[in-house]
Amino acid sequence: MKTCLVTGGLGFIGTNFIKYIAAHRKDIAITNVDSVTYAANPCNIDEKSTPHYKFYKVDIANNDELGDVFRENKIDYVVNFAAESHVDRSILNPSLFVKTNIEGTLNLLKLSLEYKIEKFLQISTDEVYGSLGEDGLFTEITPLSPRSPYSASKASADMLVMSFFHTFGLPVLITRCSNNYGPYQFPEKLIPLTIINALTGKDIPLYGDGKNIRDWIYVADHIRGVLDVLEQGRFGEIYNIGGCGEMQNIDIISLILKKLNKPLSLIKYVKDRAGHDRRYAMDFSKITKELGFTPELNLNDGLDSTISWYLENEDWWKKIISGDYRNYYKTMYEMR
Ligand code: NAD
Ligand code: TDX
Repeated sequence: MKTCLVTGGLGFIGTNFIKYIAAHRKDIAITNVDSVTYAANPCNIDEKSTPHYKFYKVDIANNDELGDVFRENKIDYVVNFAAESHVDRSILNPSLFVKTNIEGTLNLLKLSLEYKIEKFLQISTDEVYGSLGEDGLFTEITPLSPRSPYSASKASADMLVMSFFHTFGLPVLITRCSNNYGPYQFPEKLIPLTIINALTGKDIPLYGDGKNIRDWIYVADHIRGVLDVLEQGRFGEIYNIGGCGEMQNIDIISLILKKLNKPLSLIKYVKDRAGHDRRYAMDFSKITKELGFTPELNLNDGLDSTISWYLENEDWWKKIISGDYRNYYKTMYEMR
């Protein structure tokens, strides 16, 4: 059995990853390190009923506490999901993004080298490539051109990861994925925000002219891609993961409202995000050719499944929107 240190496993994608492993992979034990920020939900994973699972409430930016985790466990793989992940928050507080996304990743790299782990997988994002116009796709050799403090911190982390490969021979891998959606996504992100605001009769804030494009991928597809790269990827390589799900923001919001039988009049155009990237789109032919990965769920079916999850799990999101999230929402949207 291999032991995989997962960081950020109480967040959206980390939770889905751990649940998948627990259900399908008896040969992988999980040690989850999460500092439990606003984006984490400790109820997502029940320690008692999850086999071969251990949890540590540790900040990856705290090298001493993180060192204890490596000392106490024989780690084979590291998969680094932990991050400050919301672009709008990075505009309000860039320093926190440097601390977690860059310093935290550096601590993980140093400890991985010291403890001679077998594989280090960095979970990165298409945002490191910057912004596309109407044409073109990001490939793995597109120059890095991050435009928000969030994407700049992720690009910096990617460069540190590659530096540990070239300088120290650490067996690293990087995945860069497009916009995820699905169960357990925190309601600050566009799709859950739209579903929850629609269900609670609130306006849906649409930034700028609403024509920015994202490539949407269902989270379960991303996770299959991550596992493919972890198990079969070539060290020192970057793999794009995409969803074949390009859509303008106005269209995806309208589609969700239609599926929920809610009026389009809920859409409210608001001040644009500063430095708002226009379009993301992925060429992920490398992972398809090398590892056989393709996304399975199309956007329409993925949205149906996501909407059903939010309808069936009201308790999960109602607890969030009645807590600190209310202050965040006020700061972010009241004066917009
Ligand atoms: P999320 O914000 O939902 O979860 C992040 C998790 O990391 C939370 O549980 C949080 O408590 C934890 N965390 C934050 N700072 C920490 C620290 N200092 N130490 C330990 N834990 C810490 O994020 P997500 O959407 O699940 O994204 C996971 C990863 O995937 C991130 O690295 C993100 O950059 C990347 N990614 C996300 C998307 C997307 O669309 N959501 C797309 C591509 C890549
Ligand atoms: O209220 C909103 N109104 C709006 O128009 C919000 C929250 C977003 N938007 C727009 C901005 C983007 O064009 O919707 C699009 C998607 O926004 P987000 O959900 O905030 O995602 P994005 O900024 O594209 O970044 C996401 O994808 C890549 C994740 O948050 C990142 O962690 C990931 O790396």
